[in-house]
Amino acid sequence: MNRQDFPILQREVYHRPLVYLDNAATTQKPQCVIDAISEMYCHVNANVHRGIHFLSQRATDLHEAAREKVRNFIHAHSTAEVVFTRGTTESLNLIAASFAQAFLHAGDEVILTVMEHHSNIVPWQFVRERYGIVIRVVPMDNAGNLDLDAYRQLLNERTKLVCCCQVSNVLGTVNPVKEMARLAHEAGARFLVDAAQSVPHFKVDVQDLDCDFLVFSGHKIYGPTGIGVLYGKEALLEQMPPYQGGGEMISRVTFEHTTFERLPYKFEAGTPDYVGSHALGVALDYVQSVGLNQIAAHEAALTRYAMERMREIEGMHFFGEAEGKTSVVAFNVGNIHPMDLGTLLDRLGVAIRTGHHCAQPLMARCGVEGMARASFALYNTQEEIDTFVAALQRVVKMF
Ligand code: C6P
Repeated sequence: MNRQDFPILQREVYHRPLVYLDNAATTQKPQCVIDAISEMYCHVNANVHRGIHFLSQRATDLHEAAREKVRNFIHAHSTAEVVFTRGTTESLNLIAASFAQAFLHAGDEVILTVMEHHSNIVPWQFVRERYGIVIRVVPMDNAGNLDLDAYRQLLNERTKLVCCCQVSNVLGTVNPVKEMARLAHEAGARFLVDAAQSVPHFKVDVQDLDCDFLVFSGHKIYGPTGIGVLYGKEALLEQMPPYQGGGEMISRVTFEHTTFERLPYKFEAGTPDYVGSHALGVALDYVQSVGLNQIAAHEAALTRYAMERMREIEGMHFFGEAEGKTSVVAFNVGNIHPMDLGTLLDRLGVAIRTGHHCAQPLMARCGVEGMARASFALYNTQEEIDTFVAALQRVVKMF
């Protein structure tokens, strides 16, 4: 599907055609995104929101048009709710720091899940150290489904926020975040969705989910690195203090006192990545032109096929077999070290990720130090799965 749009997929590694199956880490970029970056620097480049000159206005228009594209993509109510950041990690750190300052006190509780990425754990530990909050963790079953009964029991009047990935970057589990947000709201808590691994794979609508925050990275959805999104409900963002101080985010500065810009600029200190935002907008256009339903169907078929074929290998063990999982397949074979699997597959032209996947608590829950992980995107093919499985068979025979 649309493979020819991605120039890097034509290249070889070690004199073999590249089979790129590390899409959960980052996706490859279509030519239109690469062109958007180059065109910005060749024809438009100027700082935004500052100049009255032609180029500055043009760059500002493109930057703000990209914000509108993001708003439309996640169906936010207003562009005031769309803050550009450097990525999911920065979005989560921003929310943790600012939400805590506005709303959290010693003894308050924040609920996370056992399958969170480190970037949705460590910022909350910083908050715990600073404010004395309590972190609670939703467990899961062996297939990788969150234990919703346990979740209900964790919610109480001290719960101020629940943070949950919509899709696990390791297990591929699609968590029922809409229902979880409803339960959180019933308990008087807010709900944050880490959508880093969901937005590239299916339609996400913040108003339908009724989440209070949602975050994702541009580079995982065929956009550039260094740009990300923080969605927050306007009324909530209004009550939260700025994260960083500097240019762009102020209304008036004196040595005695500073007032801040309106949303979303209050949270965007310094020169923003207007090249990145524009290219992200182009990436979102691209994804929508292919069609998220089509992408989801293609990836589901690839995942089913891959798991079926991989099961043929003796000693294959999957991590994450939840119903309706996305195109992330984490596995180990016998007691072969995942790093060995990854290194040898690489020599055969197949790129996968190995290790703890920035989810060490989840590794501990699964009783392993690390896993191998293949993850598929819209441009992967059944032939590539065959190449991968054949390479895996060859590698496993070496042990
Ligand atoms: N997961 C992976 O290989 P950044 O690095 O800020 O773009 O995204 C962080 C992040 C947050 N949440 C989830 C669910 C994620 O999957 C990631 C990034 C990559 O799984 C790199 S560690």
